[in-house]
Amino acid sequence: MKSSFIDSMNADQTIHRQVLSGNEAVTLAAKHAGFHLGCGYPGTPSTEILETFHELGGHAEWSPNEKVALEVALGASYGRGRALATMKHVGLNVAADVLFTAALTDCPGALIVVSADDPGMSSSQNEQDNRRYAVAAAVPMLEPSDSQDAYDLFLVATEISERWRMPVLFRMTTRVCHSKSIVTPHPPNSPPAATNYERNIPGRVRIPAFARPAHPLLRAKLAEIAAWAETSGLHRIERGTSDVGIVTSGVAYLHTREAAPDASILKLALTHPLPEKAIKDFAASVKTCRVVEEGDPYLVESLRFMGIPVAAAPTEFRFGELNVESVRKLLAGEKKPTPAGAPGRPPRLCDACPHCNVFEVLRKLGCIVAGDIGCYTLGVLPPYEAMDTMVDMGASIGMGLGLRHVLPREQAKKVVSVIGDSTFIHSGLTGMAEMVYNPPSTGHVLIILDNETTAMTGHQEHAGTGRDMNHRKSGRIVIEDVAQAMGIRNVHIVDPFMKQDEFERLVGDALVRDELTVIIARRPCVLIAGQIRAWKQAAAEGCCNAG
Ligand SMILES: Cc1ncc(C[n+]2csc(CCOP(=O)(O)OP(=O)(O)O)c2C)c(N)n1
Repeated sequence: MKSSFIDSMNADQTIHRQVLSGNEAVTLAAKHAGFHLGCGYPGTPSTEILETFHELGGHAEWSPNEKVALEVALGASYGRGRALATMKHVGLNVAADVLFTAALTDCPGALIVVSADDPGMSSSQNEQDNRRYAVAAAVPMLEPSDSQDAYDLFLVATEISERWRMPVLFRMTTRVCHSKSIVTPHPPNSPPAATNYERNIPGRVRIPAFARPAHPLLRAKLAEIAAWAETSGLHRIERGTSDVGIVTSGVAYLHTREAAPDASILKLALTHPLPEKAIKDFAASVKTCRVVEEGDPYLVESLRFMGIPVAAAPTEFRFGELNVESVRKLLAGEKKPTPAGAPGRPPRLCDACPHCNVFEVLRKLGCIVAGDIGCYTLGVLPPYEAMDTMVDMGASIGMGLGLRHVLPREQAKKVVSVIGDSTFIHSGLTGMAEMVYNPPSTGHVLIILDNETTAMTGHQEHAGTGRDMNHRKSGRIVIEDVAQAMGIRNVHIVDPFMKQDEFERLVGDALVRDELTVIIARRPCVLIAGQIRAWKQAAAEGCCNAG
């Protein structure tokens, strides 16, 4: 999907003032800083960053999942390339294993991990606050408030990452990612260094003997960054009354500026490590120091640890997004924020969505459905109500197996796992390995809803479609081949638009057998079926681009 931003752009225009979303601003900064590579896995509100980077001519790739994306980016950094890895907040859970140890390694090329958090869960299964990850993984973190900030701070993140040769967490939130505001770009003068591999075995091979000295080194780097941050000019004091001083960051800064125009404000940009002296001096300069932040009491806890007495917001303010009115109420000492507006029309499966028939049958057969994340999660809603669990990407397989292991036989025989094609590639492969390795005595039935795209996040390609970001032919993982190669003998590929009684018979038979069965219900997403057919046709004809 092309944005107007890209349409209106040519090489010269990228340096002029323009109205951009935070995601577009990050992309532009990455492009101006000569980033060699962008990797990620789609997830709202982060998805457009990589798509826009690709449209601007950057080398962008959708990876099978966030862990792989960060690993690819880390490898690029070791080769002195500048790389960014993008993901939504829960994606960082998947990539956390890489992040924690990557922080202990020598990263000569900039490595920026963009975490797009979703307070308020506009399109997520939880509202975890990824600022905690910066502390836990001991990496620097920057938090922009608007699009100009996103552009500027991304360049700062690049500088920090290369100066201290470590990953930097770039934490955005929904409003910052998607709101548009004016950006005046100022491309850096110096191009990135030439890519090159310089061997540093103790710096990159994390056997305990090399990892032990790396931890004190990491702490020393953070201490240096904290000292640098005091005078870096990254934080800003806006002087108002000396009665109240508010420490804030991210989008909460904008709400605070409007809600408390007379207050003194300390706007932070680097929120890990914190500029302790600057914060203490600011707190000492006002009668009462307050904190306004969205999500967890991260800043409150940090200030208290510094010995600054600040009140925590009442618990109710911890849920969902802040807005100007809520900040006003918080500062006025009220116990509850402004309630979120009435929810819009609930989403539902599209008419003629190929997933519908599957859920109709699962409902009819009274199945216990271990579900997963994607458009098909909407099968939980009426009229189907055919999903019993949905926790995290890939969980359907493991959870279905767990249920089968413990339930009484007659219930166990009703358990079915349901997963989408992109989700299967993301984290269903290892679930399938578990299914083969530790099969329940009742067998198991796995249905893969293959609509040949990642529909939920805007129709991205993935390794199972065999097309790249340009929708051109690339390597393809054939799901049925994988199932067979893993040792599953009952593998069926069906068109979910087949007669419902035939599909019902197929699932019914599979449920009766004490064996492992995989049913791949394959039909392109109805919203882009024509395009998918054209891309497939072009690929079959060996043509590079189907437009
Ligand atoms: C760890 C993680 N990464 C990304 C997402 C965002 N996300 C949710 S489901 C999904 C993929 C959906 O694609 P697919 O499984 O093919 O189902 P479809 O929507 O096409 O029916 C994505 C990218 C997420 N919820 N969690």
